[in-house]
Amino acid sequence: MINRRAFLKSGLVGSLSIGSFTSLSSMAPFNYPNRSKKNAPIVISTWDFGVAANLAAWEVLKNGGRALDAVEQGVMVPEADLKNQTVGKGGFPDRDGYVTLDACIMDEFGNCGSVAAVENITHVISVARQVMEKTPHVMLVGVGARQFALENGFKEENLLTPESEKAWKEWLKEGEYKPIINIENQRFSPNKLPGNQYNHDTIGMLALDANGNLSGACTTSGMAFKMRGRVGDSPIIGAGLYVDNEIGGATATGVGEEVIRTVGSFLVVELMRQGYSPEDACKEAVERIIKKKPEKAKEIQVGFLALNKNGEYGSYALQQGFSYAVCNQEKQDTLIKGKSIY
Ligand code: SD4
Repeated sequence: MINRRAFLKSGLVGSLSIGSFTSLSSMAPFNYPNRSKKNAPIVISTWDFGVAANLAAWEVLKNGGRALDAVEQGVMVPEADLKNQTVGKGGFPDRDGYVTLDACIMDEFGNCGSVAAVENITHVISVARQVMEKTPHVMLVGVGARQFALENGFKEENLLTPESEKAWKEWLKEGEYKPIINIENQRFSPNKLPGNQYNHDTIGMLALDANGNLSGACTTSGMAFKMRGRVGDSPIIGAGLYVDNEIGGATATGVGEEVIRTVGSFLVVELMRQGYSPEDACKEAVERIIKKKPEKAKEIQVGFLALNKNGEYGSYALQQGFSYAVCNQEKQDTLIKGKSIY
């Protein structure tokens, strides 16, 4: 029997991981002749700002591009939008005043990359993609992730805008960390709430390309005014995002702790594997959260969004107010009100 030391010495670990990484990346996309491609290409994403993000993804998809490129390009839109205070540059800081970003990405081969708690880099989704493509790892965090980004040509920027700094200073006056349900909808309303009441929004995006391949991306500044070092579900593969090219993909938004506890996105995909429709799978995942924490579930928002291999999609949330954007050949700027339990 080969012992561990001998195994390491033989260099098998290194050659196996590098070998399998290379061969996966160079494989031709899967093709499922028995799958319907009539709904492809399609891209869907969370919240109202998903409409603009989908349009960027559509530029890739409509020209026969790869779903992976589409989701990366798509979520870069809210990452760069200074008015969006829950994703990328301009995001709300943590409670010590630092903007820290989380993101992950997953392709049709099951490859995935993720970064968490990254400071001073706007397009963390692209850093996550480079982790996936250039390293043998899945996840890099904090200073190591930033160092990797800088080594790979990303520029350091100040992500804290005067608006987000002002909201943080407002929040500091009371400093009560309490997520408010459906704050997403109020963000753009004329009756803006004080800074301490803005709490969540994340972009999760799923795409099926013309070749019938699926990919997904998820990026966020996380819960506003979170504890320093806190990481939510969004960069956690299986929680904030999961894609299985045989079945479908799912993504989550809302209070990340509950999504992590139920490994929400993986659960949605596995339910679809069992035959659930995307909407029913999302509903079951939401119900799982209620079952685990019935009292808490009434006070928080969690929403799931799913897309299957046939281009069918659906969502379900705990609370009303969740919305998602759909973009396909028929119409590029659809915004759908998600169904909810409460
Ligand atoms: C988090 N899930 O950090 C993210 C935040 C979010 O809608 O999605 N808010 O927990």
